[in-house]
Parts: sequence; C-alpha cells; structure tokens
Amino acid sequence: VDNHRWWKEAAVYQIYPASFLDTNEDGWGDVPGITKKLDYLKDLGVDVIWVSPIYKSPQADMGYDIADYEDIDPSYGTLEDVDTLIKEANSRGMKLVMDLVVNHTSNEHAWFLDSRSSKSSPKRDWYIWKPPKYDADGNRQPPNNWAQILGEANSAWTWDEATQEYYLSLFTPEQPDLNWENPAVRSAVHDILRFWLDRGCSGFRMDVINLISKVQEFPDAPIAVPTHKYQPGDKFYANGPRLHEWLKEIRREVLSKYDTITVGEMPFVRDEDEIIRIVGAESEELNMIFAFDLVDIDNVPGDFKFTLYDWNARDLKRIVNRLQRLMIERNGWNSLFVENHDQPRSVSRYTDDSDEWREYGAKLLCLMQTTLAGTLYVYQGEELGMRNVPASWGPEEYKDIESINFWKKYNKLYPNNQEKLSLARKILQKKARDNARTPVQWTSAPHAGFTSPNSTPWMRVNDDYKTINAEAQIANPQSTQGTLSVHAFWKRGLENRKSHKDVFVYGDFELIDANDEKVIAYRRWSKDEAFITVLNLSGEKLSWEGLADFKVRRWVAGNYDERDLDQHPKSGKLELRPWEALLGLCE
Ligand code: TEU
Ligand code: CA
Repeated sequence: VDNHRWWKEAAVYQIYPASFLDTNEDGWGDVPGITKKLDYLKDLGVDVIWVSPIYKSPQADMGYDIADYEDIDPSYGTLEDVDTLIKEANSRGMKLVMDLVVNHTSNEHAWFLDSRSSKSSPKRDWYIWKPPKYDADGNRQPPNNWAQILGEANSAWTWDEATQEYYLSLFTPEQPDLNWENPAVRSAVHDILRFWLDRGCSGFRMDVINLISKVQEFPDAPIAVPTHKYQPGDKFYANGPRLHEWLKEIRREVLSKYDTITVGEMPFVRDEDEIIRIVGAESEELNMIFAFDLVDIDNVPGDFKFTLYDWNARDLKRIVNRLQRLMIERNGWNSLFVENHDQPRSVSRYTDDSDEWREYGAKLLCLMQTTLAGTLYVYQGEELGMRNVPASWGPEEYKDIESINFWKKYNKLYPNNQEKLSLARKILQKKARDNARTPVQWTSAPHAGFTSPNSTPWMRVNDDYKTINAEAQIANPQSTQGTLSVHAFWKRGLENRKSHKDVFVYGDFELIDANDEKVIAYRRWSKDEAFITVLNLSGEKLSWEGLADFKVRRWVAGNYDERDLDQHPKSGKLELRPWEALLGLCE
C-alpha cells in the first residue's frame, strides 16, 4: 500500500494573527500582514499556513470565542483580504488551514443570544443548560463540580439570571459549550466547514475537538486538588462516548468530498488505542492530532496547569519514543510540535534561553523536530529562537484571560503574601500563554518592525528584539564562529527533511542508548539510507558512549562551528559540548 500523503510531508507554519504583522498602524496584526510575508514563509520552506481564528469575535479569548463563523473580524480585515491571501498563497504553492473552534461559540454569537433569550427558544437546546442544585444550607450550586479550564478557581457553569439556569462554559463564561447531541448543531457545523472549503481553504485545525461529547449524566469529578472547590473534569468530557461517531460523520458528510489536511487538538488523551481509533491508517476520522504529552511535561501530573514540575531528559525521551512508535508500529500518524500560542517558548522551556546558550538550544530543538516522524508544525518566531517574556515584566504586561485569572486567584487566596505572589510571577513567566504571544520580531526598528514606530502594539514587544530578529538572522546566516543563525538552521533543516523524506517522514525509528539521562539519540532509516541524531539535552560537557555500535560516514549538521564537523569521531566515544546537537549520515 502507498502510505505517502502530501499532508504527512508538509511543513506547517502557525500564525497567531494579532501578533504577526500590522499593516494599518492600529497595533494589531492583520490578514494583509500575512499576505505580505508569504515570500518570507515560502523561502523558509513552509507548505501550509495555519492561521489562528480571525473570525468575528469579541476577543474574550483572542478569537477562540467566535461570534460569526462566516465573517472576518474587522480588526483583521475582510473576507476579500482572506480571498487574496488564499490566492497569493496558492500561487506560491502554499495552502491555508483555518482554525475551527466548534466546541463552543462566543456568548455573543446569534445562536447563543437566541438560546439564552428564553427556556422555550428553538435554540435553547443548542447549548447545555441545567437547573441549579442546592446544598444543605439551601445555597444555589452549579450542577456539578467541574472547574473552568481558563479560570482554575471557578466553576465551569455560568449562572443565567434571566432564565434561572446554568449553562456549561468549560473555558470561560464568554465561551458557552455547544450541545453536539443536537443534530441541528452538527449540521450547522458541517455548513461552516463547507463554507471555508468552498472558499479555497485546504483544511482545519480543530480546536479541542475531543471535548465535544460530554458524559450526559454530568457526574461530579473526583477530588484531585483538595485545596480547590472545583475539580478537573476531563474524565467526563475528554474523548466522550460519541466522539468517534461525530468525527466519522464530519468525514462522511464533508471532508470526504475534498482533499484536506485535518489536525484535531486533543488535550488530556493519553490512551494509545483511543488515539489510533482517530488517526490510524484505516480510521475515517482525522489525519492527526495534537497530543499534549510534550507540552505537559512540566505540569504536576493530575494537577492544574500553573504548577512547576521538575522533569528531565529521560521523561522527554520516553514521550518522543512513545509517539514515534505509535506511528510506526501501529500505522498511525501524528503531529510534531513544541510550540503554539498556548505554550511558553520552547527554547525557554526545554533548553537554556540565556544569551550564551539560546541559539544552541533553539537549533537543538530544530534538529530534533526536523529529524522525527510526523507532520511538522513551526510556530511563528520559533524559527528565530524567540524566547519567553523577561522575568522583569510585571503581571500587568500579561494580556491573556487565563493569566489574568490565575493572577487574580493568587491575589485572592494569598493577599499581600509576597512569597506566594512572587511564586505566582515566576509561574507566569514560565507557563503563561502570553510568552508565545508577543509580537514577531522582524527587525531592529522600534516595535521590532511589527507595527509602525508611531503606533502602540497591543502587546509589548520582547525587550530582546534588537538582537533577536528576522532581519539580522537573514542578513547574517552564518556567524564568524561558523555557526548558522537559528533562521538559517531551520531553513536548511526543512530542506534536508524534504530531500530525505523517505527517512525523516516515512522511515523507521529507534532510540539509541535509551537509558542515558542527558542525551537523546536515535537512528532513522529507509531502505536506502540511515541517519543518526545526537542531542545533548544538558548544559554539561559529556562523554557519550552510545556511538559504540554505529559507524558514521559523515557528520552533516551541528549547532556548533560547522567547519569542524569532521573533527568528531565516526564511532566509539563522542565528546559532546553543552546543548550540542549533531546529525550524521550512517555507513
Ligand atoms: O486550547 C485548548 C486547551 O485545552 C489548552 O491548550 C489550553 O489553552 C491550555 O491548556 C491552557 O493553558 C484551545 C486553544 O488553543 C486556546 O487558545 C483556547 O483558549 C481554548 O482552546 C479554548 O478555545
Ligand atoms: Ca492592523
């Protein structure tokens, strides 16, 4: 059987439009800004562009709260601007993927306005309404104890004064969950897909698509975090009873009639059988999912997100191995990503983002991703090695509703407790989604060239833009130390991945020296050739014995001086420098 698919080989680039490029001087990125950078993306080696939501939205959650699925928010431009973007992308051989957010709508969507207008509204049943419960003291309580995802301390249910019922709002009160049990809702969703596919878009990233089917008894969640009244309820809403039925329905009714790429964002799911049901070669559901294993690596297991967990290279290796085997042994497919708009910057999270080591860390992560199996997703600025916001920034610089809620929660729980509040600041600087949302650093001009010098960006530009920006990295692809700029390294990495796709996209995978605590190394091979990737995931010099059983013909890439690649031994013991990354062609 031919298992080759264009969407497996594609390099996808994620755009977070508000922070990408502003062309009309309002400090907010826009669709014409994306069109303007198409040549930049093409040159980098991008095949598919996924744009985070640009639909009409009150922006309670930066567009993940949609008020009209078939129109563009004026802050981003117009439908005609999107038509132009699609046309210009297509003419360069690139495709556009839209973000489909249909687990919930905005509370300002016409459907919800109608639904909340009265209990007898024909749209009442489009959302999830429940009467209150009463505790022993006669106080009104939500129908169950589920916590809100973007406001850990709050209930997932929002009280509606007018009709005296609660509605389910897993993320924020501004994002009421749709009732997928209702066939009219599902067919309205199908219409949205058709609308965009007919306009020329090539597929969808489906926001939290595994949360659409809820256990209909809506039971209380077990107590996982005893200090909190409301608890993580994912057991009852992630990968629920009818998920597969509804994904198959989308495929049958809509996707099967087009040539698309589909990726389902799927938090909480770990079970391999469950994943294979969705992305297995025989499955009629989705092409691939975003699994959260790698980006959840620093969360205390079972606890909320804003916790700090001390992980190590072995944890990372276990995850990589598991996800690679899932594709190869079980004939599934997956995505590769370490960044997106919900995650801190990868160079800060997995490596060392100090001035001394940042470039090495960013290139190590690039070498890892460009040599693993899976459809590769690069997040804007990742190709420049952009890093988290500086520790000196105060909480007022954080714009994300989730960060704001978290800061509020700490201030309520621990008022004036300097120790706790400085812990909260530290957690924000490490985990907040804002870390990935600062404007893209294009140049060393004021506001990093994201907007004109006289306008004010909606979010503060990272202080480091004078040294870290696209213009500088493109002007000097190779330093006098013989190292490539992060941008040049990515460009070559993507090129190399494509020209050896039988190995890097379709080839086999095997960990080398699986028990080493600091080095992650693996072999990838096709019937014609084999490569070995060696990554020192530590800031220490190491002597690595893992090469004992291999013979390297030639070292082809590395994140130190590439003029010295020859100096590395071709077998036996390998001396690795801090954060060193090497790619070798095997004998
Ligand atoms: O995210 C869903 C999700 O569960 C997480 O990525 C979540 O944002 C994170 O764990 C919180 O720290 C998607 C979108 O990517 C995100 O931007 C939206 O806020 C969310 O859905 C609701 O639409
Ligand atoms: Ca703008």
